Amino acid sequence: MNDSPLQVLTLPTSPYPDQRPGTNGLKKKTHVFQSIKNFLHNFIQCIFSSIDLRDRQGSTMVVGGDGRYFNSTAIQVIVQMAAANGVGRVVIGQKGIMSTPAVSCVIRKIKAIGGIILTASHNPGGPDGDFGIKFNTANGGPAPEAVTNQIFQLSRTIEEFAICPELRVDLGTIGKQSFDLENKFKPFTVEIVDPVESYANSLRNIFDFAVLKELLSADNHIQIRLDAMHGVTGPYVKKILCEELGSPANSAINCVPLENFGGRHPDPNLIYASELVETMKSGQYDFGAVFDGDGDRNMILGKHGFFVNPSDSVAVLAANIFCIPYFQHTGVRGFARSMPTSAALDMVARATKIQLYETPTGWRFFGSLMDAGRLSLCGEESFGTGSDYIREKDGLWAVLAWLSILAVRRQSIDGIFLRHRFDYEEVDLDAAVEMMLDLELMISDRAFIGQVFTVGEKKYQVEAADNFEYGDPVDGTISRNQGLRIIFKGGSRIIFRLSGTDSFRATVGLYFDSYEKDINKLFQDPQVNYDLFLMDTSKIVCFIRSAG
Ligand code: G16
Repeated sequence: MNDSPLQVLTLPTSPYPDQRPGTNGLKKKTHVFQSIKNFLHNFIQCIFSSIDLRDRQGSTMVVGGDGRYFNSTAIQVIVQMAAANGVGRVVIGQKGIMSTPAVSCVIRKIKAIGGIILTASHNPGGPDGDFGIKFNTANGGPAPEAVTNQIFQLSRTIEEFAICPELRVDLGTIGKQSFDLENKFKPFTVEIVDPVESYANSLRNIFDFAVLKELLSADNHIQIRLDAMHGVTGPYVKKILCEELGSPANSAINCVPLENFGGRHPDPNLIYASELVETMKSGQYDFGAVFDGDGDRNMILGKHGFFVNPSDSVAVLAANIFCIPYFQHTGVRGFARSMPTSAALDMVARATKIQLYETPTGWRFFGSLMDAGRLSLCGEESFGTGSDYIREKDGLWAVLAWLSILAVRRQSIDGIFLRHRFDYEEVDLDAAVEMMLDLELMISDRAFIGQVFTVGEKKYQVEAADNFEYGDPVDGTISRNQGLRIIFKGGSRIIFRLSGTDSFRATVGLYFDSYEKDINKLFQDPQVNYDLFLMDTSKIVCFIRSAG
């Protein structure tokens, strides 16, 4: 405890017009947070102001980040502002490190009022990279739209913020630190915790660690290769997979979190994770996985680099769900996927007679269903998979889930769902919006329904086309304008959607999915045999060009 009480100040500021949180938090170029006066302070103040004062007073908050550049500096400011805004206790991962799923887990375990996560997810880090701030609420999940809208409204009119400028936290030492603030009876406390332990404990209760250890033991010869891409997952992989489950040390690479992720793009897909893809092609490893910067996304690869696309991943997990002990205890309440995610999961849901939900993009929609006890397992095409034990997607959970299936039985798939997403990145925002409006006009024309497109010998007839909207079955909220869908007879689909996670300009995502029952096509590259992409969509392509 410090000797004299620390000053609490209220300082004047001016609003910024561009603090609207995207699909998952506010992401900007790092220099925006670092150099623009009070840009960080304003947004943090708006987060605190969005919490009712009575709930905030004396409450506990969790803070963690993926270790990217500016992480520790931002945490010092957040703690100074938390103290000045009446929060009683802040729990922080040692060195400011805590993965997004671990933050969700800790919020729930210690019944915190919420958490702040410093991450720009899969975007590059460093002074020239991206930085981001996410606010998760008491259920452990991303703040619902009503809250993020409120934060945005507050950010447009903010005039002052509260701060204890002299407060300094030692982020390196595990344990409690207390600070006396002027005008406060109780001290403000900061608790530095091991970022892995509490989360690892949850996984121990979900999976059978003895079975997994056996699978990874030398006798069984399942060789795995995990790439943490110098993101936050490294310490979790080392502790859980290597130390505890006995996977050899060389099975885990790039496990030291770095401020710039080693100069790479910490995005687990076939392009940015090419190092792992190439290694897997050698055939030395049976199972490979890679994670994004903050540890919530994952990509799974099989022997010889076989790509398990994320839409299929959640479907395979669903079909084998009882290989995971947790679900044997809880039962299965429902499955869910985001709209652009392929319909593979729907087929499993139909076969198992389990309720399926199709939600807009963004994990918070799943969180709402989980809170209502309607959802157990869900996934997204954007490399996200997870379950209702927390309210975030979870890369390491997905790995242990897959290994649990491998431990019980070798995967057999009697069909393959081919799906692919193409991103047109950093296009002009206005042009992208205009393109979407033009396209919507075109597909809403009644003459568009029934049109037939021919690819080789196959014909695709448009059955339906719309701008997806979602009525939340729990609270009735309607989310409009969630992406354009062109659905063909037989279930093949083309989806157009503007990304909600850009820090700069816009990304237009095109998603193609189709059911392929020919088992011989299982190992073919979806990029070369994908019919829908070859379809004569000249009208559509010309809209895309005008946006680029
Ligand atoms: C976030 C959300 C995901 C969502 C993704 C979409 O992921 O948590 O639920 O699928 O954004 O990204 P986009 O809008 O660019 O398609 P993350 O990993 O960035 O937190």
